[in-house]
Amino acid sequence: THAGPVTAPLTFPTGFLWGSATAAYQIEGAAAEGGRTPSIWDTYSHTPGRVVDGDTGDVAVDHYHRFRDDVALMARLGLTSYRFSVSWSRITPQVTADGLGPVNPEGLAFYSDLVDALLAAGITPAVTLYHWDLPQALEDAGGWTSRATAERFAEYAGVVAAALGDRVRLFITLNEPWCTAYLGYASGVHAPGRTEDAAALAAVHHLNLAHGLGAAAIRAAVPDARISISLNLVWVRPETDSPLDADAARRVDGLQNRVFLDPLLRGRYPADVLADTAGVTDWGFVRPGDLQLVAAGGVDVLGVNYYSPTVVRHWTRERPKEYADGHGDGAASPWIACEDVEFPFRPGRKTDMGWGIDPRGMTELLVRMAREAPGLDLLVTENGAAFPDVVGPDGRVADPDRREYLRTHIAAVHAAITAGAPVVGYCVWSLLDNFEWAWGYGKRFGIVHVDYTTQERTVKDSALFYADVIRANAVQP
Ligand code: PNW
Repeated sequence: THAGPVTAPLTFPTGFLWGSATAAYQIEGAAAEGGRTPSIWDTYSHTPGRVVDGDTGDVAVDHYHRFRDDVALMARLGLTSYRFSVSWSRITPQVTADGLGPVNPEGLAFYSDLVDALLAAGITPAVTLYHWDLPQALEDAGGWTSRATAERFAEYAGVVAAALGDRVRLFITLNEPWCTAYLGYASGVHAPGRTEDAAALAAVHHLNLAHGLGAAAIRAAVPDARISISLNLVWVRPETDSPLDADAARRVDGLQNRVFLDPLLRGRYPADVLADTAGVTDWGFVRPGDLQLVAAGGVDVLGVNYYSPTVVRHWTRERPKEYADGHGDGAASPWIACEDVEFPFRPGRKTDMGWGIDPRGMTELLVRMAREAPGLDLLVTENGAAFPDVVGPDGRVADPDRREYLRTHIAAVHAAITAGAPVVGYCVWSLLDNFEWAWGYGKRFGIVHVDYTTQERTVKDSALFYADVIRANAVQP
């Protein structure tokens, strides 16, 4: 028989966190229960034409009622960590731009019970305070274009931290502010669906400010809390070594990476981004002291979400622009001041989202962060892939593509650690198939399959694979 080469498993540091991630609106359902009021995603998903097939998060995967079973499932898989988000409008259902209003004990109780269930199962909770579900009343008063939203966010973050801080150590302020700002306010493919470039840049700043103010509020409530933010950093490369392609890559890096990293790590906005966008806004919403405040809030653990690689080139205007990143082929693009930037179609395998697959981006981004923020702990707060899958007659869900995606990306995390990046954990997106935002339930990211008629959960092969990785604290190269 043929004996393949013997390869040693890639072993992770002791205590490495193995988690999965979810977000409130994508899994909870119970949209009108427990005193919850609407968020921008309720409004958006109930607006005809916004979400594929008119799907909404009204019921989602009913996690609100099934959380104990879902925690039991996590325990079965051996997860040592779980990243979930809190629905702001469950906690302060009457918030307005002027104040939080009363705190809803039923809202806090849900998350408190969830935390207790996790701890009883030996699973370390990581709490995201904002995963895109802004209370609608705040959007009505300007949403993230308004400074008041950042101020109310900080107060809300302080309330949640005070309630859970005796049991939760890690608080992630914001999930992917890039998506909130540009997809929500420039391209409009996410809630609230606005398409104004200047509004998106105001949102960028108020999100950065929200992180800074929120970090201070969390630290005041829970002095030994560890603060994080999850950024969907882009691994962007120019197609050729021409100066014009390099400039395209610089712009995309500025808008997606440095406009969030520089305030956080250096207390300033990148000069090139300010210059590139000068025709859109004068950045007059940045007040003296804001950037110092963001840097002072700082970060103890940087959350990195990585899914796919990005290649750009200068657009020569000879033919219609290509948007292989999926953004901008509709009416509006999230790429502000990027009229000359093209995202060329690339050969190779794609996930069901149409996203390219290249684990090297994971290694490169983690190593870059280790270089630019020496000593800062890194946590992969999301990584995963959508593939269509089928429950076989024997009840098995064979998902070899997702399994291979996870194996190669976990190996890429190991490569980053070997190169010196202080990565403390990895969270697969996602535990369960769920409401994939504008795509609705048609795209499945879960390592656990959900039958949307019966809400039955079925562990996929990728979950069994992940359980093996966790048990061994190692992955096969
Ligand atoms: C992230 N894009 O979203 C989110 O944090 C998750 O809630 C989401 O389900 C997951 O990744 C999969 O999409 C993104 O268009 C959504 O570039 C869209 C983009 C990036 C991330």
